[in-house]
Amino acid sequence: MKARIEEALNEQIKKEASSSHFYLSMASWAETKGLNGTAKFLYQHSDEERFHMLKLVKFVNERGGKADIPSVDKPQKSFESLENIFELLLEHEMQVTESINNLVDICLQEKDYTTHNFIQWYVSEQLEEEALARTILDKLKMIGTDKGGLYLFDRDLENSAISPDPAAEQQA
Ligand code: OFO
Repeated sequence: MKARIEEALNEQIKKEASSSHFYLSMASWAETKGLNGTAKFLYQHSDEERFHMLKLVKFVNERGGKADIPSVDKPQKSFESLENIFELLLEHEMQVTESINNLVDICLQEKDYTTHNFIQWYVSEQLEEEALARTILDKLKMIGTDKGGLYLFDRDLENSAISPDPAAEQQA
């Protein structure tokens, strides 16, 4: 594996680890506010990001590179509101999408079509994650500050099929 590709993949490993940590912090905040559905959703999302990281670690090592297991920065621990959480989540996912697109670019420049093929899974994943975050945010905007609406939103998220499912992803 070319050094430039290895470096870019290792940077992505760090980003996925940071995403996992960020969502874990959001989940923990939601749990302490009694928002159990949101907490469940975010704990799952955090696991999903860890899986994204692991998938990259294994790919780098299998292709003769060396995965760099990163230290991650402490994420913020309190949030203004549910809407604020999902705004931050969407913003974060948009940055990750940019970084995945950049990886695609590097693969093409380096003519590494194997890694390019591998990264396509992340391209589709980003599309889904951004769409999911936008759907949730739209719902929250509609609800506004209505307490009953927020209660139902949290309950729906607990049972919702739109929750990320790391178990299903691992079969992908
Ligand atoms: Fe790894 O997809 Fe979100 O960040």
